[in-house]
Amino acid sequence: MAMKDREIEKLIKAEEVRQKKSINLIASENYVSKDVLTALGSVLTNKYAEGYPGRRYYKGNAIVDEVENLCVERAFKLFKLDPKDWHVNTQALSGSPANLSVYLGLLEKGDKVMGMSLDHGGHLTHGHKVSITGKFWTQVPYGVSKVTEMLDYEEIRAIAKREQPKMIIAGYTAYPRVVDWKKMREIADEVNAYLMVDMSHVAGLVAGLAYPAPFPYADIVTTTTHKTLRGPRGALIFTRKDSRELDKKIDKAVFPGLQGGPHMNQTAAIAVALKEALSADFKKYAKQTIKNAQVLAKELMALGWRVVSNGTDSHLILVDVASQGLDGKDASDKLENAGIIVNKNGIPFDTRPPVNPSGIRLGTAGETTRGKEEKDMVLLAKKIDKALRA
Ligand code: DSN
Repeated sequence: MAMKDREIEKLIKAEEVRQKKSINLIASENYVSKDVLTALGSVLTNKYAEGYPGRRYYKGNAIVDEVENLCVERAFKLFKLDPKDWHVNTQALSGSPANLSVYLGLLEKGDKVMGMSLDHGGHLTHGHKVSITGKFWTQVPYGVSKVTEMLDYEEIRAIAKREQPKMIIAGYTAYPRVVDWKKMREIADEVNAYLMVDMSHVAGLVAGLAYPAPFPYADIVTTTTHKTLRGPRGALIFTRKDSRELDKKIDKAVFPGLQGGPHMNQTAAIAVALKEALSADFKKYAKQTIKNAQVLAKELMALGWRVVSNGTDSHLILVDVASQGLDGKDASDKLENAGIIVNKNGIPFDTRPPVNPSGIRLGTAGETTRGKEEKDMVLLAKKIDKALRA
């Protein structure tokens, strides 16, 4: 529908063309359905709904209560959770506020949080010093093995025992491999720490039964909804229900601790995406996303590119471009010039600075939504190789 604001309309259309024309390998992006966009652009954006269903501060919330309840119900159904054992908060506006709400709800200022360091694949909100999570709390960093570039659970255990963190965070933004959630739980138990899993990157793969679910082992699971889960920007916080009342503490941290009114158009759009992810087609999608990443990684390696950890178990691949004399910035610029969109990324034990690191991160979630299959990945690897060597 035509807009009265022609300037913004023109920019939206230009972005639509840019998205259609380029090959998108940003590992944290995806393409939502028309229904998700309709929910986001709906009149639900007009409503203030501070509080939770049945307990709002403003009147007129009967309908948005139904929206939020439906979102909660679908989240339980998708991840096969029993509402007797789990609670879900749908209001955190995105991944960073979701993670911050967990810190705010469960930790005292200064407490130790054990999170993966950024260059090994962690997220800023896992306690990095430039994030509020690293300013108000103390990060105990851990990383991957120098030899395998995969998690070394014995080393993680040793760090946890030495540092006695209050919370351990598992789940990463640039770690391509499967995580042994059970082992992380055992380590957390040994030091009496909470186990928080940030499954933002792999949530859609978990939903599609293509990647192990963290729920049997975690106390808290946070996720964004817009990566492999293919929903709008947003987040969910799942909390195990027991006598510790973590669920109540985290709800209070989200509102009124950190946020005001939830974005009900966003909640509705998340509900739509969760229903879509319940379909048989989505299960195929999740499996295809991983197959595509595995073929792309294999082909790139065959063309001489060093792939961190020698492959992937997920949608995500880290390529060490420095091993071929490039840097992350050059590599991502060259690819953009060839119509392929990626991000520069640190690699484990990176000797280059974060603004111009040694790697690039590739992900197959978006292109798989667009119908790409293994044969397309073979051609894509050749295209990437040609652009990088140009
Ligand atoms: N920016 C997200 C990602 O790309 O992984 C994490 O916040």
